[in-house]
Amino acid sequence: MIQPTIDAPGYPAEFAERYRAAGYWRGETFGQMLRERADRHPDRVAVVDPTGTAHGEEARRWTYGELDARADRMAAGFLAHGIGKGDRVVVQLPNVAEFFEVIFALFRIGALPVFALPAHRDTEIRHFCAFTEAAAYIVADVAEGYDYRVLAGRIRADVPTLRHVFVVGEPGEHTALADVPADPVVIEDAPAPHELAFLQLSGGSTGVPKLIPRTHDDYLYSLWGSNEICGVDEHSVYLCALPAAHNFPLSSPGTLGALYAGARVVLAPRPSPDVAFPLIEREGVTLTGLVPPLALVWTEAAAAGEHDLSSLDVLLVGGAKFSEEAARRVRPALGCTLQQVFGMAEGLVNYTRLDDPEETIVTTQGRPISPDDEIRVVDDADEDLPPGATGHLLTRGPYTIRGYWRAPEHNAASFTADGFYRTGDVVRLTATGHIVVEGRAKDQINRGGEKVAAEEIENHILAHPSVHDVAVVSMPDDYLGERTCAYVVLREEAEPVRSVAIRKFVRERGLAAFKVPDRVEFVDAFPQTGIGKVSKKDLRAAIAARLREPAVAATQH
Ligand code: AMP
Ligand code: DBH
Repeated sequence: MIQPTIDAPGYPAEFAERYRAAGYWRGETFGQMLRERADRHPDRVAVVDPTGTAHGEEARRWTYGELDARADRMAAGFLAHGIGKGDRVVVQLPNVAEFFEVIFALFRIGALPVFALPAHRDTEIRHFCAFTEAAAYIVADVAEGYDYRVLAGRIRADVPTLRHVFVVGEPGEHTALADVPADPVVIEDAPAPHELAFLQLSGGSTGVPKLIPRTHDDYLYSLWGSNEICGVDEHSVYLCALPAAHNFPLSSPGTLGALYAGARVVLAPRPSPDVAFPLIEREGVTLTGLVPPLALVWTEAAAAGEHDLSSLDVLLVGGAKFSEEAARRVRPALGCTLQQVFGMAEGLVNYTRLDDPEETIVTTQGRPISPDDEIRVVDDADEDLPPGATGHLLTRGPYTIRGYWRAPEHNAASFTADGFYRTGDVVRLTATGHIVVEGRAKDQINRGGEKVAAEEIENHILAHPSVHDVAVVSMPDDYLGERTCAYVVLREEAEPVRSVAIRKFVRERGLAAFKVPDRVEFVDAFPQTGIGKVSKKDLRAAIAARLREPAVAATQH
């Protein structure tokens, strides 16, 4: 058994040998990859960051040579601050160029970025820092009106392992990231390709988010495999419109795929058409990735015809199910090829192929990257179903993890004994091997690509003194696909509580805003299943029926 670290199960030796022999794992690290690209084409632009243009500044353009040199200097600075191999560093940055300087510096010294999202607040960040015993936390000063330095101050007071807070911009009480770089040093004990590169987050279905350990070898394969399928080469220009740390814009093929190909990454501070369309026009963007609600907004906005989007060849849409009707509108509205992508931070990524028939593109969520991605569709007893039947998707392969980080008890439930990951997705396969996502067995709400674990929100609501019991379920929504509805049973002796009070209570516990329930319904008791469990199926049906009543639907938002 190869152990990337003692903290997570690695790939069994026979599989690692197979993946190497097949040429999937190329024995390269992220640090080496960037160096090789910088040696080959130092003057080609790697990253364009237009953040300052809002204040009349020029966009920043870092070449491959510059990014490489910056990563070296930042790596030396981190080492000088006592951050070294195996240390965890929580990275919570908006879409700025420093994101890449930081993560490549960490990759080079073998410290592990933990990829937080800008939306995360005290509860999530405290958990990431405490659970990973992080040595450092890296934030922006202020982004989208939120002061991350204040958040960092609170986290630092709570988490004793956290030795440093580095801030992009004005540091306040912390250390400016700009003061960290130092003269490059020879890095002793650089990471090996089979070792861990970073910890990615799972949308999850449990009380706290789980961490996903990815190796250099396996993730780099998912990048070049994606590049081949998405037609990414050195002429490509990838617009990073979603939050850069998310697995989809990071790797499918994403910013890191683009850098792998020697292409150009353009960072969008926000994904809205008013920000993204001028960038597409000005920078000649050729591909980008969006979640379904944004893809809908883009197709509508493109009709205005105010911007020349003709450089755009490919629009990737994934993170949640893209409806067939919406999918059909992409090519006429944006003049590009739609590529559906059904992926997960745990590994497996599926794409429709650029030359698939239009019907396949609009009606399926694609097929796996690798010939060695093993796909099983099974029933509740893990028995394989006949071809074409709908069931649970299990998967194993050259870039899918064998276990979460420091979570042996979850791993026993989330993986089969022979190492298949239980995705929690309910799918069927077409005759061509394309996957159609039909539903979900995991207790999660997919709010337009943002995943909400029901149990996590239930735990927070249960902390309310008037709440006796709670069940969080999805409700249908035209725009996001799903929103969250919390069914609440109040304590008998409790004063009446209004739904706004429940929502406010959750928000004030310091959670990402997308996790605050969209709706709260009060009931006397929950419907039960045959064996006396809460029937979430019945609750979902009840709220869906209620929303179909015209008066209710109109007041929903
Ligand atoms: P995570 O494990 O948090 O990275 O989230 C991955 C999950 O997002 C998958 O297991 C699916 O449930 C969902 N997902 C991602 N892409 C799609 C898609 N194109 N269609 C339907 N569900 C998707
Ligand atoms: O939802 C996801 O996590 C996701 C979607 C598309 C993903 O991780 C990916 C592509 O790589």
